[in-house]
Amino acid sequence: MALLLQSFPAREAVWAQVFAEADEPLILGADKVTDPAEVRHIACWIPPADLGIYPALETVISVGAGVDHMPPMPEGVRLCRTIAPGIEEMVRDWVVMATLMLYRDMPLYLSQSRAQRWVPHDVRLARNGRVGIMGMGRIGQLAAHSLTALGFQVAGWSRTGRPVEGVEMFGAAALDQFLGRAEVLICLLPLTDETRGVLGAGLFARLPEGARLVHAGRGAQLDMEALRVALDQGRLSSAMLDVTDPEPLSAGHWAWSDPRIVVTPHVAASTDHREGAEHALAVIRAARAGAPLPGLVDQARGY
Ligand code: NDP
Ligand code: OXD
Repeated sequence: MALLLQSFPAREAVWAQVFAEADEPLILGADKVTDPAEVRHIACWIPPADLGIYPALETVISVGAGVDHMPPMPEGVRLCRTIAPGIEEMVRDWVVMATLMLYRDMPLYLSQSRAQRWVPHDVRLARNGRVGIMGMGRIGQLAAHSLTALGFQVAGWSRTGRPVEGVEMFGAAALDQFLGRAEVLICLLPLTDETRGVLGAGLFARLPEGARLVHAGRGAQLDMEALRVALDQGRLSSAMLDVTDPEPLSAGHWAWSDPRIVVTPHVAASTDHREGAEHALAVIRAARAGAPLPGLVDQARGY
């Protein structure tokens, strides 16, 4: 019984080494499977076309933190996401960078710099800044702690509003109160039926005037046209987007050249190959022991 990795050569090479060290069987690529009944686990970003052909399949592991790109699983197959410290630290770093960039008006200074204009604007202390994080899971909490350490007044919003030490927490029903204080709004939500399109005109209208948007969740959570209107109306003053809709952002899209927006091409994080392989081994071992699977996704909830 083996794990089938469906991925690209650089990842395959590292996984082959890690699995050999652990003496665990690994198949590199669906085209190398001789007997589908040998496949117990599949790790991939995009899975093989037909998951139904593997009669002993127990688990599908997304090699990233998100699972919104995955098709519905066959009956009885469990879905896991990758839990890897590197992913979480990288996104945390990107969010801290983006928050500081927007809070300290970097989009404006970048435009001025290109135009050779020496024009100072108000300078702000982090400790006077009120930041709101939508999505207080593994990454949201890490980002919250780093932003708090910089002095920002951090609040978090999550479905349950579960307490997080050092952070003022708001539950789903308290969205208005949460938004009303979010001078920098950070989105770290998973994409689900409930969060699709959540960053739209209705939400922007409830933010303090001139708020800034940091988005590293998923592109389909953001209504790009509503963003443009909110920027034009001064409701938002700037945005930093690691994820966009569409993705990649199409050639000539207005957001590329809007001086109020900084776009990065979904690079807040990428999964370290060794950490990904080690997570997969942890899933295999937990499954074998009948223990809870690391990164198990609630498929009904979508994350
Ligand atoms: P987690 O599953 O650990 O946390 C998800 C959080 O979102 C939880 O706090 C959860 O609330 C909250 N949430 C989910 N649905 C809702 C909702 N409808 N309303 C309010 N809150 C909600 O996820 P991670 O922190 O590990 O990752 C978050 C996302 O970050 C990923 O799904 C992915 O989309 C994105 N990501 C982006 C990357 C990039 O490169 N740009 C890289 C990695 C991840 P509760 O705790 O109450 O259930
Ligand atoms: C992820 C991502 O989900 O890269 O890991 O977005």
